Amino acid sequence: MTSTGERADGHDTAAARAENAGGHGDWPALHRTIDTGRYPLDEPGSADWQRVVARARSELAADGCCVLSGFIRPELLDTLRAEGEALAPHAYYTVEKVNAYNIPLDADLPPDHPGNIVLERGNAFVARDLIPAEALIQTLYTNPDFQRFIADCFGLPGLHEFADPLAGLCLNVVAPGMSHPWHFDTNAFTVSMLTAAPEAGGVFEYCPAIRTPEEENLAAVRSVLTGGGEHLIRRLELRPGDLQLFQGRFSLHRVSPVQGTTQRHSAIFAYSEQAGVIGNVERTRQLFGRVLPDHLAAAGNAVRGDRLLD
Ligand SMILES: O=C(O)CCC(=O)C(=O)O
Ligand SMILES: [Fe+2]
Repeated sequence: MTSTGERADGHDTAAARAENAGGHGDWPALHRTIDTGRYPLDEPGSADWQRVVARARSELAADGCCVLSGFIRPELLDTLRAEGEALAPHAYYTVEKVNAYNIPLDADLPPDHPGNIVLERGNAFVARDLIPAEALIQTLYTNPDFQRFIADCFGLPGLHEFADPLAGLCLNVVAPGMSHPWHFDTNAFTVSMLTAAPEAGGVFEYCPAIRTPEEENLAAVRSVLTGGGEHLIRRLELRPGDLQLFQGRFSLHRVSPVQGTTQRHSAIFAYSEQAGVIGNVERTRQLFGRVLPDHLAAAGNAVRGDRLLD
């Protein structure tokens, strides 16, 4: 198989291999959806697979971000957009006052701490339980071959879907005039995909490794939050169907204000190294406007890997 060409052997070989291997994802569906000529998710461990994974790893090591452009086949892009457009009205629309650390605004911080800078979070999430099982983004999220590929790109032996019935997979909706302001993620890594581009604005901006597990680097964070730090900021030219791998726990990032008349939609695929991850009750209510019994049952069991601000 070449790195860019279409496969001649196509579905039959893949389907047969899936049957032999047992327990793999749905190969024909994967072939129809993903450009397997460029991204050989159907050939784990092959030379082409290794090459794509090596590139992803080196880009992640360099700046915590990697874009696999044209991941979804062009003929599926209309479906990807249309499915997102049907979901968007079901997002939880609210404008929330937040800070970049997603910690309480009344936290007792020194006066010049960037956590005192109040931002407006105007994006809205469609929760996983509202996304149909047959939607492209849901079939990708749950596909074991997709998961194996993602894990390998991040250098992990494996990964888990969130146990959280709302936050594991979301459609992030940023309407005209709104933004998803500067923040750090709680997750160590995130996978996302633009499904609908805005007419203008709505650019993904990030500051690679602006903090580390040992050092918050508050002065640099403050300068970005107050409109400076231009030399720290990188911008992505994302197109619908590009797959983005991102380590957002250490890289401050945002979606800049959307301009024009069209919403920006992106799918957020959330995985974790540990099984059983579920959001806390208060945060879940802020993001989705509701909580489920699973959130209440899990309250108090959070496991953390570091001591950074949230
Ligand atoms: O929608 C995006 O492209 C970014 C989303 C994001 O940063 C997040 O959900 O934490
Ligand atoms: Fe984020």
